Amino acid sequence: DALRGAAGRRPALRVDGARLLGCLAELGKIGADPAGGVTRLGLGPQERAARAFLAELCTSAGLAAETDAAGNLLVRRPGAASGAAPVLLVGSHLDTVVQGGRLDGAYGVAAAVEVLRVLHEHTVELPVEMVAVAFANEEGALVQAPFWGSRALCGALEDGLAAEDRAGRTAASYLAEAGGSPERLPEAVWPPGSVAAYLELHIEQGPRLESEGVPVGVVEGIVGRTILDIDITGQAQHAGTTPMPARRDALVAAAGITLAVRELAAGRALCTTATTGFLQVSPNVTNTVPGHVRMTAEVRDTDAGRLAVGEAALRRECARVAADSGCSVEVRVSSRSRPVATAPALRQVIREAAGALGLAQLSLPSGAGHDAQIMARIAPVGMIFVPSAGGISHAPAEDTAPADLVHGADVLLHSVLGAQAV
Ligand code: HGY
Ligand code: MN
Ligand code: MN
Ligand code: MN
Repeated sequence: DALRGAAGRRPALRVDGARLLGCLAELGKIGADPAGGVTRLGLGPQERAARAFLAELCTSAGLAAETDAAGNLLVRRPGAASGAAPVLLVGSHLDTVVQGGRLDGAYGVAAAVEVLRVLHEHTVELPVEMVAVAFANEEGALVQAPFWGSRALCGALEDGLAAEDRAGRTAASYLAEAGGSPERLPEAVWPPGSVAAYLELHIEQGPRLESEGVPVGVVEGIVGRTILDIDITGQAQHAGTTPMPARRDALVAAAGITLAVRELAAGRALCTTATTGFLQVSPNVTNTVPGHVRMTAEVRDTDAGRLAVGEAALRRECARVAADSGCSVEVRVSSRSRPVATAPALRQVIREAAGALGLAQLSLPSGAGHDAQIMARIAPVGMIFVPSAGGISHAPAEDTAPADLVHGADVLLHSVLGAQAV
């Protein structure tokens, strides 16, 4: 079939490893945080700078790069018929969390661009054209709308333009500065049938591949996640004069919720993970009883039913803490993403690609969210993982051995060739 035909014609094709690593090194300088790691927030100026850097690199390499109305970067080979036939979309994101690593997202984008360059240089004709993509604002670290770019492309952004940062500034105002266009946002939606398949290469961000000494992960599925914004209002009062029983301490309430969140997953095993990662205390003063707290709680699971159970239990804990503390506790859904399975045919393509390269592989679920789970709404998706040193990600210590990074990109290249028949 075309799968084996394409790969069979080019079994010796490899990415330029030094070029890929050089590109990642350059990207890692954009948004390098003096406090450590990379801070390149979605829809912010650093993400835009990273996109501009890559667009320039692609143009110099003879590829055609454009930014859509949502702030996504799309890269095609010149002369590739645009819009006519379904394409094989390959990419990830360029934004990071605050003080994140240089590989989460950027690796998958840089590798997609590298693969496109190799195909172009070797004039490899593909029955299904490959398009590289850098999705905007996957993390939702600044504007609270994760998977922004992939949602926009799938027509699933809903009321995303109204999403806000922690200070109340809207996504719409960020988007204009980020090089996108709030008015033309509907133009970023791709028509039904335009994506034949979506492939994403990513660091694992967890410990399994490293601990098992395996260079390639074939992702079986991706967790769903529900993020809740929780607003706790008590009474700011003097810390020295307010008797203990008379207090309505919003931080003590937040502490109760934080421990209950952990218990949802750790003790009660209702869902796989449950985390409080954000906490804002007001007035945050040594000798004032805290009057107000804003916090988040997120729950994750690969099973939609367990995800719902985790959320319901979390809401009950918030109500319990409210009753016990005398504080008011308001809960609002900040974002939801569904758990998805990757396409069995693409898992097989990835396994064969790794096998042909002589690389061992194992199947595993993803505990991190990815644009692939949004793309699964409109196309079959496949994901490749490479090991993360110490299993660490979303932190400055995030790292992957250069050889593993190059191997992963080679697996991506041969998966692109192999996916032609899927
Ligand atoms: O948080 C996540 O799972 C992803 O990295 N956005
Ligand atoms: Mn991430
Ligand atoms: Mn990521
Ligand atoms: Mn005083």
